[in-house]
Amino acid sequence: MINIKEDEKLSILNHSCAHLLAQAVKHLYPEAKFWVGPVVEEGFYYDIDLGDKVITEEDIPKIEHEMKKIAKDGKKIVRHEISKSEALEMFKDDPYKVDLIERMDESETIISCYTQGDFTDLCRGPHVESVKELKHFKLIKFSGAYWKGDKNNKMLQRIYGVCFNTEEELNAYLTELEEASQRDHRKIGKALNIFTTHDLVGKGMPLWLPNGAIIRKQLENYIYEKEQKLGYLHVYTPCVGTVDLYKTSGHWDHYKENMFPSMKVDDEEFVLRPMNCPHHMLVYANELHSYRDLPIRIGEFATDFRYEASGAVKGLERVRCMCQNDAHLFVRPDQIGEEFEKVVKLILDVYHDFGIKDYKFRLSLRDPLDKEKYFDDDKMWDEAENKLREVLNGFGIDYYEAVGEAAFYGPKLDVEVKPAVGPEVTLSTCQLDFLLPRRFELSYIDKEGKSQIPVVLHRAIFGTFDRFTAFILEETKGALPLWLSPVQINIIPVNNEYHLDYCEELKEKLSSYRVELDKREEKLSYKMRESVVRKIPLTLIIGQKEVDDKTVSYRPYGSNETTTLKVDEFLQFLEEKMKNKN
Ligand code: TSB
Ligand code: ZN
Repeated sequence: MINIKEDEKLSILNHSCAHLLAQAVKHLYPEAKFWVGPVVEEGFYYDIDLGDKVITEEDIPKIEHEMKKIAKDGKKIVRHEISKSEALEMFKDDPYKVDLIERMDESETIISCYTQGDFTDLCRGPHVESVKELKHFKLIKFSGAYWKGDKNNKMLQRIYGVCFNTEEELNAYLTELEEASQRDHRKIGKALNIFTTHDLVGKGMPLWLPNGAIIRKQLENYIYEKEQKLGYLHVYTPCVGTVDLYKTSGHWDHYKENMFPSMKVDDEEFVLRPMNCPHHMLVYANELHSYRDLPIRIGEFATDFRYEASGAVKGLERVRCMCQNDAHLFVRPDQIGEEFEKVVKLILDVYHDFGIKDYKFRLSLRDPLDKEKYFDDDKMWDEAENKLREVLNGFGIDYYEAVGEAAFYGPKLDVEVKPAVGPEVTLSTCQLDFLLPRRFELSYIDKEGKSQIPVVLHRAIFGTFDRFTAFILEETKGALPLWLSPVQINIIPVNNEYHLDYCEELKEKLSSYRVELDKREEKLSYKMRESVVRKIPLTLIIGQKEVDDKTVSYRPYGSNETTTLKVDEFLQFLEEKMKNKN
């Protein structure tokens, strides 16, 4: 999908359209006060204070109509420059604009404004020459948005729109948008009964329904098996820890705003854990280690709780209660490269299995000039960063470097993917950490019998089961491969009276799969359609011929062709299909 913000011409067009939106709103609601109206990836929006009024579905066509009227009138868009004091006078009735002006640098002695007819807005520009050029636009959606994104501030009305040069471009974009919304995992998750939410449980706290639980279990089994083979040791640890644990780790000082508040029980004070690293540090510390034992890889499917802004939570993709496919790898400094390589290999292996092709590797490095932000050990940083680069180059992977984006404690690799709707998110991550082992006074005994400090690699391949499931649902549009699908095979008898016994027999033979037998007294066509709507990978249609010949006729999801096989052949076919994860 086109990124409007990155296209210079479209960006100007959309910015002008944001002004047009504001002008139309001002005409319809004279009491409206305006905050900001930026261009974003998907077009533009404007944040508006409408007093007590909340924008509804019915308001949108009215606003669009007014925008068209103004555009037709064709006023020129005129730039003029004024001083800060003039600007303060001009916008004195609009506290939001006053806030903007007051926060402008004193050096910005000249402030630019743009006027079109009866409407003037504070703006750096540039803009199109006349509102006449704004012909092909659409208001897409609306929502509430806290002023400055702070939940203690007033909730403003945010209206989104998009503008193009031609009607064709606009229509093509709207079609794409509609398709993306059909791929939205929230829609698919609901239609296929994968997860739900309830106000009584809370925001960002999805309930995984039986179908979702099957998918999650398959993902767990899949990654567990891979990790077993790679020498990971899995543990179970509590999803709470004391405040002191998180003070020791440093999360209490540096991560507190992402954590739920603490709770007192007897003489202990607990927090719901936002990360599992501290627990795993203590698992490592439980025994003495020699240099020969390293790397030690402690893995866990671990539940974490994070405070995510209520406006940011999204289906399974961004939740407040999540389960990480987590592991902490304890290595000697000389093992960093090799271990990192194994993690990258695992990521690539998993992505290959799932057919994930559209992703970006981001290598986050420190800003060497920023001595405050980064743990101070130049040699360690340089060596580690070079190792990571070497590994990525060795794989021939396309990646980009983000200087100044590393964590305080070390460089990291993130893999970013694009959801159907909304900005990119991180799926897999691998983060080097020089600091945490020090904070927990971890050690191993080296060849000379001296105590040394290990380095930790934090890594999550799926990221969280939550986010990964969201992503896979969107990638597959809900048509999951056989091995992941909640129901794998749906058996439909053509006629219950004559064919049901054989179907029961088949079901028994297929008992190592997740099979349903649709015995309902409904029309065959109805049952077949429903099987497709539920995106069941294989639908068996069993009639007299199948009964007589002891065969199976099946239709894969997405195909109208029926194939007939002997029962044994069908079992073999299933086995093959299960092996192919993609
Ligand atoms: C990898 N301590 C490390 C761990 O050892 C850690 O917690 N890293 S993290 O903060 O980057 O989180 C790991 C992964 O969890 C992310 O890469 C992302 O894929 C996923 N994730 C983070 N926040 C959320 C969220 N709110 N909802 C769903 N998944 C999330
Ligand atoms: Zn960690």
